[in-house]
Amino acid sequence: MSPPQNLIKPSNPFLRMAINKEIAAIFYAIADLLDLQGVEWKPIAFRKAARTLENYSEPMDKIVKAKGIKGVMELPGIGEGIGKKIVQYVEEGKIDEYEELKKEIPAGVRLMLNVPGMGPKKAARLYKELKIDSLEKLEAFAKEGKIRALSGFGEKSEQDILMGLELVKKGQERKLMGIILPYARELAKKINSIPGVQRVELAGSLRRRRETVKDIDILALAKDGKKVMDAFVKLPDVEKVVSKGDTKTAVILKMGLNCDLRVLSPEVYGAGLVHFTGSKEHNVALRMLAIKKGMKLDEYGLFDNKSGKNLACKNEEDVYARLGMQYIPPEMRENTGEIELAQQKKIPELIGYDAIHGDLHTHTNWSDGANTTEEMVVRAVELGYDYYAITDHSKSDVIANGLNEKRVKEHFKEIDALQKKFPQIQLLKGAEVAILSNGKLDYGAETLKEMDIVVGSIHSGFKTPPKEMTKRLLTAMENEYLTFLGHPTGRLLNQRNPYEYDIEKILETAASNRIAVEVNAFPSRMDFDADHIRLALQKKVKLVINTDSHSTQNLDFMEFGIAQARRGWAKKEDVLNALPWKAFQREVLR
Ligand code: DGT
Ligand code: ZN
Ligand code: CA
Repeated sequence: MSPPQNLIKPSNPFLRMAINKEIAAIFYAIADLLDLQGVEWKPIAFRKAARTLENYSEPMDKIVKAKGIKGVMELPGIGEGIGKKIVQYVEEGKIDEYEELKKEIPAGVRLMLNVPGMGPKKAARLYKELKIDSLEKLEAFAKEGKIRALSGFGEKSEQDILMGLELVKKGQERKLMGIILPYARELAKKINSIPGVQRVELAGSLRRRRETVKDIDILALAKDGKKVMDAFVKLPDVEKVVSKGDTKTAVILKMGLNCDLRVLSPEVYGAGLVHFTGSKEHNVALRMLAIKKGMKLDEYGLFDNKSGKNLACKNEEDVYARLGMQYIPPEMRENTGEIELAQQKKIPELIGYDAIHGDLHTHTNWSDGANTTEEMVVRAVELGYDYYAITDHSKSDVIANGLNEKRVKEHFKEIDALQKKFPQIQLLKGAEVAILSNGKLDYGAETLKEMDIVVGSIHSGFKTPPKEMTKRLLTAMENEYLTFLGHPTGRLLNQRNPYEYDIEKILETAASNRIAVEVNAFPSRMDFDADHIRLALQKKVKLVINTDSHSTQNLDFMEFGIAQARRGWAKKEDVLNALPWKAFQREVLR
């Protein structure tokens, strides 16, 4: 299905918004507001234009200056009406239609659209009939049982709304790691260039690559903490200083997140890094272990109880070694069994960040991607892949502009031609095929047999009861053409809970039918989660790690998927697309 809107929408004001993204954000807002007014078709046009804009590399102000509205109308999907709005924004910094709509509908009503299951029709009625115009009011009304008074709403709708509000709140508290990490790296670079700073490291949940993070923790190694902090609070990224000391400073960043910077002296850097990387649960377990061994562990070192001597603190390896353990990679530090493994010297060699040879789940503008097939292939070549699968949506996924059999054929002709043009990469023809409610795949054998890679995904009926969902997946896995299950639980972080089924049974069948399971790297998915990956590996299921890209930029998400696989303790041998081409061809293609 099309990528979660909150990623396409540049609703992340901290990502320095180029003008195209600013206009796109307004177009998305206009579309939402029109939806709320019950206007048909126009919202679709605005969203389409928004997607075009945010993926367009030439800035609109440049185009308008050079060619006026004519230049703007050369963009696909942009006619005169929308073109004029772009010109107005370039010239005046505002769009009249948007200003008008904002007057008619309070901002809080638009926020209500973020509540899962809340479509524009429902939100509009709650506003018109009950005067609910904020999330707070919505919660209060649902709690007090005042919504069931509306026809078509019941007690169940109130519960759904409250559950949805929980997800929205979580989203306000925790941000997607994949969105924050690139930004945090930039910030770390800036801190690194403060005079006197010898080294900088991201710590906390970000270093452990948890799917979502509450804040950004950064450690810097320097002798003079005060100087570093003075320079840090003056960085343009900082909105407000919460507290400032020589070793610890907390600020609120303009992007909306909090950031803690700690400065440590080189002598205790390792112990500090262990402490501030966490997790809290991992730290607690390490401390208990230290106590058992007659030592004491804190952020300044590992101390011998008798002599008081600091035994290990310069680097992390020493700290673990002194505790009689193997080094534990940050992605494993969640106290889910890694401590015991490290004591037995059984920490697996996790898959490396450079191990992937090809992306197997990607979209183009033949369905709902933003880029042409050729643009995607060019980027795949740049990334150094040996092979690359193009897997657009299947015909039932109408909203995602899924391909019917005829269009599949046409697309595959284009891919054949591209293969001649790019002999350095092995192009694989495929599709992300919807698993229909009866478990059948959305294409018949005559179409599937033309494909190298068949991704089976559930894009509808997420609320199917677990028993039926299990049956649905089992039926799909009987299909001999299926290569792997895409985003296997369908969760959208902060937006949609995973769908439920008998996961053990599905994994056992996957193993016996030789069907792999995806670790989807899309920041709002990160699906499977770490526990499920561990379970899959126990059951000898093979993994594939893919980006589910809908644009050339999305192809860079691969590292997040690898991080997730590492959080699930995956080794290179567990991952099919870590195989070089020849071996992959032998093992996977049938
Ligand atoms: P987050 O921020 O919720 O995404 O997760 P973390 O793990 O980054 O948590 P945070 O920012 O509160 O703290 C950063 C690290 O500092 C954490 O991973 C471990 C350490 N830490 C914080 N509070 C405690 C504590 O009460 N006890 C111990 N042992 N360590 C702590
Ligand atoms: Zn999908
Ligand atoms: Ca943190």
